[in-house]
Parts: sequence; structure tokens; C-alpha cells
Amino acid sequence: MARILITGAGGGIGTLMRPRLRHPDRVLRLLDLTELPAPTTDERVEIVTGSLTDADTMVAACRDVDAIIHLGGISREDSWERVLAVNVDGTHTVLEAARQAGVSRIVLASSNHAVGYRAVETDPNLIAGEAPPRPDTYYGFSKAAIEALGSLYHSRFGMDVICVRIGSCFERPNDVRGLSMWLSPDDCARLFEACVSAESPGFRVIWGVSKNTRAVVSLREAEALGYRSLDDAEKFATELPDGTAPTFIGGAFLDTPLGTPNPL
Ligand code: 15L
Repeated sequence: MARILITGAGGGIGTLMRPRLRHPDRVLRLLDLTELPAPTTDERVEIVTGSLTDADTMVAACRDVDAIIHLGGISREDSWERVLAVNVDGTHTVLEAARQAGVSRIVLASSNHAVGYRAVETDPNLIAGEAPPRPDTYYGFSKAAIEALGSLYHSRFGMDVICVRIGSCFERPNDVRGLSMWLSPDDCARLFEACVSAESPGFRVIWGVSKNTRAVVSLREAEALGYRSLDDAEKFATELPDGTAPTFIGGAFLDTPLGTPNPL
């Protein structure tokens, strides 16, 4: 029986994953700051209420865990102090607790905003999963930083660490940018399944998007882990508001004043 710990399980992606990562041979241990709905009778779920920034909470949460999907943290631009404390320090706390508990497989939720300043138009060959960071915000910086931290924990301790540069994971794309960057929730679950089951992946940085007709980033690295997307944002194209595709990967995040919490 495998046990997977999901941090930030009450957030947008965590909520979408709870039903999708359900498996008869698996226990999902769901950690969030706020108390999550109790398990239904057909769920194998353990609820942990606490902060990923708290070392004791994390050490206890990692006990008897086979893999961690670390989704928790601040998901958009915020103050430098908060982004450092929650995303960078918090991810260090998660990795350190995992190391102490002997959890050797960690999936880190990185973001397209780690490379938000990469220009779409100058990369006609699709931007590679491991393209060097070009963060667009303090938030994007924190995602680039946790990728580097994951690399360190892999190199020092041999942990398998997969950083997923998630595009836009919502039930459906919200705008024209989403036609390129959408990650359908079902594909997100397929991608996480590949990440937790790939044999000895070592350290990887991969894109997390669907196989969109208007792709601007490469799925090569994700597919090498076993991911097969079955969705394409194009089916929503006629329903979206008019707009032009952004020139940079990060879209509207580039217009966000640094350090200012924003509702995007
Ligand atoms: C992200 O990294 C955010 O967490 C999410 O809320 C979306 O804004 C997404 O990027 C995006 O770029 O659409």
C-alpha cells in the first residue's frame, strides 16, 4: 500500500487532484493549513491540518510516506518576505522532513513563472523543460529557487526530485494564453502519476501542460517520464473572450508590480 503526501491539498490544484489521484492501493495523506473535508466512505484519505513551514508538522506528516507531491505555498505574487518564508523556506522544510523520514520521491510544483520572461516569439522550437530560469515576479523567483533546492537535495542525498513547471491548471482555459499554457486537471493527474511511478528519475525539470495545438513549451521531458496528455485546450477556443496571445510565457504576471499581492 503506497502512501502519498500532498501538501497544499486544499488549494486549487490539490482540490482537483483529490478525486483524480484516488487509487485502491493508495492512501492519500492530505495536508493543508485549513481543515479539509473528512474522507468519504470510499476514500482512503488521511487529513493533516497544519503548516508546511512548521518542521515538526512536516516530520510527522512525512512518516510512512512513499512520495510527496508538494503543491503548498503562495500561488501568485506577494511580498518578498512572504514568498521567501512560505515558498523557499517552506520547501526547504518539506525537503528536510522528507530526507529525515527517508522519503525518496518528491514532486515539486514549480511554475511557468519561473521562466515567465522567456519570449514566446524567439523560441519557435518550443521552450525546453529545463530552460534556464527567467522569473517574472518574486513568486517566479521562488519557483526557480525551489528547483535549485530540489537539485541540491538530489545531488547531496540521492532523492528523486521532479520539478513540474505547471502552466495554467484549471477546469478549462480562461483566456487566449490558456490555449497554449492549459494543463487539464485530468492531464495533471496523469502527469503526477508518471512522476511518482517513473523508475529512478533522478532530478528533472519538466513542463506541465496539455498537448495543446498552440503549444509554446516542450513536452519532450515530461513524455520521457511516461506522461501522455489526452487533452488539448483548442476545443475551448471558440468559447473564449477575444484577445491576443502574450509575447512572454508569464503573460499578465509581467505587469504585476513586484512584491504586491495580486488576485491573478
Ligand atoms: C501560476 O503559477 C499560478 O499559481 C496560477 O494561479 C496561475 O496564475 C498560473 O500560474 C498561470 O500562469 O496561469
